[in-house]
Amino acid sequence: MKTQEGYNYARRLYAEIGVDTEEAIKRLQDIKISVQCWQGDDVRGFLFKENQLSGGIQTTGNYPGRAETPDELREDLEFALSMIPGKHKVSLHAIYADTDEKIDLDQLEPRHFKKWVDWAKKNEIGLDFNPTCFSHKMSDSGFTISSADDDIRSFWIEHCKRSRKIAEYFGRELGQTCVTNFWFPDGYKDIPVDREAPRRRMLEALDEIFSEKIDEKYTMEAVESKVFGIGAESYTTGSNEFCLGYAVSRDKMVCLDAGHFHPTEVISDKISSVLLFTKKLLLHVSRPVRWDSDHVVILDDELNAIAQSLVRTGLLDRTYIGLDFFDASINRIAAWVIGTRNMQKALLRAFLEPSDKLKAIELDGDYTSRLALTEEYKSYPFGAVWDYFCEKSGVPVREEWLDKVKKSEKI
Ligand code: RNT
Ligand code: ZN
Repeated sequence: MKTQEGYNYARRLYAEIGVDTEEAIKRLQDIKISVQCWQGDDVRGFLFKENQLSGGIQTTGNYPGRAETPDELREDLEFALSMIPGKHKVSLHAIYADTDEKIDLDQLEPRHFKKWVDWAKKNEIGLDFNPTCFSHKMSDSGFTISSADDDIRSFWIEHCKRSRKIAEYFGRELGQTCVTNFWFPDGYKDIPVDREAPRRRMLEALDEIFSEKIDEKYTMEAVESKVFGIGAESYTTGSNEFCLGYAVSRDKMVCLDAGHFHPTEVISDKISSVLLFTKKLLLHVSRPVRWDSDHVVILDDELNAIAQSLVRTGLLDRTYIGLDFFDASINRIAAWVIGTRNMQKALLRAFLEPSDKLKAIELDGDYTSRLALTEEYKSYPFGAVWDYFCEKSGVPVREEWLDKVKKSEKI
């Protein structure tokens, strides 16, 4: 193998600090990343092709090659996944239903996703799900399930109930739990008088949505908070306190999105608190640049810190890792490959740490060694282990994948 020599050297070096690289590779192999389908078409979906993206989220750029049909999107996903080591999941939004029927969100049924399920089976991919409570005329007021309007509220409650059935169907058919994430853009552009009423309505709506019990073997459900959105700068119904309180009191998960907090807050520090109070956790790994901009995830300090928080204390087993970025200014397949491989690289780096030894040093109060060693370990040859893992997994090594993407652009 062309990566063998570098790997042998790395293995020896890591062994000297008590780290088994084979073990690290084995652990990485088992981690499924939930790859967001919406990076492939700028969050447009197929149900309402004419609708604008709304709900305070935005894609910018018009790089050619956006998937326009479910078949194209699946083909692009397959191509991206062929350049990412391991077996993963794809996260779908309700607007990605694959059907010719003219139906609205409150009429969706599992059968409208049958082609996705068949595809997932064929490719041994898991599926996750998201109700789509934005980009729709019924969300034009800026409110969905926390709206004061009974018709609007009922419409979205029905959509969410149906989404749960679709998720259950995914879990049952594919034999792996479908993670369903509920995010609502609800909020006010300007300063509200009554901050409580929408939250009370959201609480009641969620209770109604979740009133039917669904086996957690099939679907695990999360609520995603947000600090603000474009057009909802002054107030967000589903704030962090709201979602955390809801999840803890109702035995649900929260979804921590890296872009949904004040700029100096980081989700890497929230993981260990949340998981003291909930069974499981969902992450939306993203890269906010000055705001919730959903840039492609890079191997930066926060990504490494997220991976360390998960790995050092064994919280990874209770965490679902989903990606949430959408960049329309670069090749969309490349965006998936870059972001997903970076998530894996960060996990690998964390697996390659002698975390027990570091924890013991910290307990001893030897903060000098803590800083010295964590800094020195940063320049250990994790890249050689990554390259070997890629080659072993039958995917392109280092930047080889870029050529494939570039060639595909020319066809
Ligand atoms: C929006 C949330 C949400 C969406 C996706 C498309 O700010 O992060 O998760 O990005 O559902
Ligand atoms: Zn998100």
